[in-house]
Amino acid sequence: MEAAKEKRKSVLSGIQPTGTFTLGNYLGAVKNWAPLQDDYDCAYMIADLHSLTVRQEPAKLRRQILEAYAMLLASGVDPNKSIVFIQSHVKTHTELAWILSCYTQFGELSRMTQFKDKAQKHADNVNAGLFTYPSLMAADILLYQADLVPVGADQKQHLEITRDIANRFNGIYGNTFNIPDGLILKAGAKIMSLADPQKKMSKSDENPNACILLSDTPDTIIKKCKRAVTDSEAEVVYREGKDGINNLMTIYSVCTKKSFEEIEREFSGKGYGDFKMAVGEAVVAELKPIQDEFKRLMDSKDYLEDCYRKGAELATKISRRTMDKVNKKVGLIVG
Ligand code: AQP
Repeated sequence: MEAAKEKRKSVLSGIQPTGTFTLGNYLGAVKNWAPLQDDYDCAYMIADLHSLTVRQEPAKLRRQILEAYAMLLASGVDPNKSIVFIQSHVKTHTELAWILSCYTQFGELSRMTQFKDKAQKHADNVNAGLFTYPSLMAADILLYQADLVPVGADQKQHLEITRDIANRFNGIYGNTFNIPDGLILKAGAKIMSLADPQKKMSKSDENPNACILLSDTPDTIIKKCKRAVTDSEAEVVYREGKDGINNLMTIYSVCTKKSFEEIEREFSGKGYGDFKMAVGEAVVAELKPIQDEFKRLMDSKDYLEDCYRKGAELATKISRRTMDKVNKKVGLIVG
């Protein structure tokens, strides 16, 4: 008799619609999401509620949410294989976030690096959401009983606090939440700012030369690569202290699948000008099919709406089960 098929593990990940996706968001996260669909049951969300911790312009945010959703699909996330939804459409997220915030300690929230960074960056708006967002993030993950959460180096602390909250809750009420593990992506690369290669490339960076956006034209991409900050040497080698070149080599390597050794050989004896041009062209080639598909999807708003409505319906159905269980455990009357 054929052995029963093993249940597939589940994955949850999300991205904030705080701007147009950067090459960093793409190479470090979204590019890896489509291949995961072959091995896991995936849920991917546009984390629009998280983006409200920083002041957003309403009309711009609405556009960015839809664009972010279209960009996920353009990058190969398939709404027929995965649950692809917009966070605010699934009401259980805020419902569970409130309950979990009552099981999250002030001290552990105070230690979150992202809170400290953003509080410094937005000193005029250090709001409660900026402080308590880890409870919402824990809810995002725990609602779906996710087994795995793809994490980059910058996201590890978020997974740790989620595990701590879940363990604390399970300790009090018995087994309620699955404890998620991090999924370290082999291909996940951390992409740094082109203007300041010690800082990560971020979509909310105010310097337009700091990041390549997924919506940039080929000319703009090449120009930005040419302007990328490097060093005063002329050697294309991956070495400590050469942050700008290391970053461009990482980008080139991910786009062309060439190893650092191959890249060093390819550009041995050539200057930075040739190398930067090659990086620009590789990025243009990498992004072209996604940009074409993105344009096509943005012209099919009805299709997008249909996808995100179905995604929300499914996400609500699955997450409601966990929510009812939690409400019962803490002593609420389930309505
Ligand atoms: N530079 C990067 N290199 C590799 N991965 C990156 N990610 C972000 N920047 C890089 C990954 O993208 C996913 C989604 O991130 P997010 O939008 O939820 O928040 P973020 O990490 O704060 O991204 P940004 O672009 O820096 O946004 P803003 O400017 O709004 O803060 C995550 O998996 C992240 O690791």
